[in-house]
Amino acid sequence: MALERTFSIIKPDATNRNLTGAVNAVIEKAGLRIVAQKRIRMTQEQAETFYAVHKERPFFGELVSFMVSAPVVVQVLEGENAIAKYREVMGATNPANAADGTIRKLYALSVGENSVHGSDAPETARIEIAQFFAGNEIAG
Ligand code: DAT
Ligand code: MG
Repeated sequence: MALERTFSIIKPDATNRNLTGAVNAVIEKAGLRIVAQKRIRMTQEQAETFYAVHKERPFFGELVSFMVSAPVVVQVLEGENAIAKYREVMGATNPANAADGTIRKLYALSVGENSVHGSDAPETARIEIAQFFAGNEIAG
């Protein structure tokens, strides 16, 4: 399998608790390379666009408010099978169901404040990376 890229966000609950380095340590220990990274304050519009697939869900408003409530760290991760591998490293959406050693098991506070985002498929990875990074900001 060729090298693949996925999009990651370290969410406000994690940046608020100063866990960027701790999350990155789990990412790097799993063999994923952080090939782009920046700390930003997401705008309401960016968050609504990013999570547009969930706009009919009852938690959409809460999700968008959470994502703009504090800085986030957006990242591009690269590695063999990076999309599926990062989903594994993140753990289940609800930390109560996340496996031991996963980022969400270690650090998430709740299903909403669950510390990290990772793309779920190659097409979404491409779209999500392009929403936040120009090609020349990624150094693989
Ligand atoms: P994931 O982030 O694991 O890909 P998702 O795409 O289903 O999960 O949902 C996106 C985010 O929305 C998730 O990380 C947290 C929030 N969310 C999902 N289900 C929720 C729920 N039942 N209550 C509150 N927030 C929820
Ligand atoms: Mg998702």
